[in-house]
Amino acid sequence: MQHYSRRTFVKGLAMGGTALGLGGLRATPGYAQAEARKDPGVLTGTAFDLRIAEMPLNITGSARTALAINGSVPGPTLRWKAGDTVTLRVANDLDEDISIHWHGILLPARTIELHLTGHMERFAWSFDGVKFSDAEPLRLQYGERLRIVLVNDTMMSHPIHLHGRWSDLENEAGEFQVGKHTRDMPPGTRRTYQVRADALGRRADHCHLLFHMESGMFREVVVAE
Ligand SMILES: [Cu+2]
Repeated sequence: MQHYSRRTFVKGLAMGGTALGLGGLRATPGYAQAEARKDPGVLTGTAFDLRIAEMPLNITGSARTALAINGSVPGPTLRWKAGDTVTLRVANDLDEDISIHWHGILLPARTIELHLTGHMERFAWSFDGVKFSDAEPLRLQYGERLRIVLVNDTMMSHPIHLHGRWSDLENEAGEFQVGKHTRDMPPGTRRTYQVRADALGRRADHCHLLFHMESGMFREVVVAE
């Protein structure tokens, strides 16, 4: 019979340099016991489904409840190559919130949603109903990675051009599709992309139909430390 301290257990969760410190770990001492856990295995590829749920665990002869990932404690090891873009889909089957700490991985830490707005007859164009001359800049933290959601509320297409950095366009599952500088936004569409604020300074984010830009569909983006 092999016993694991909580510290050893948490180290085990982070195997493979990938995941996982579970914020929701129950503070049960002497957590896992070798004979009670399934072999978590190794997952490879670029898309991973992880499900977090409670699981009965025999700890030194007494029945306890553990938080398992894909039905095992510790969870599986995720393997990928340096530079890969991967998709992690995490489902929480618990009845409470949890948090997961992904060591060493760049994830979008926040989301900015921008609506493309305007009026065909007045020919007035803007983001979020506020034209450039009345708008505050979008402020990004140097080095941060974030997700931007564009929603086209208008009846026209708008090619939105964010200067100075790549926009990593995603599909509906959040999977990387292609790096772009300008995203075409047909009427009624919602598109998301990730951006890394890796260049300091002031840039423009605007519709590339220049008469739309000049009427107000333009934002200053400031990246600062
Ligand atoms: Cu436009």
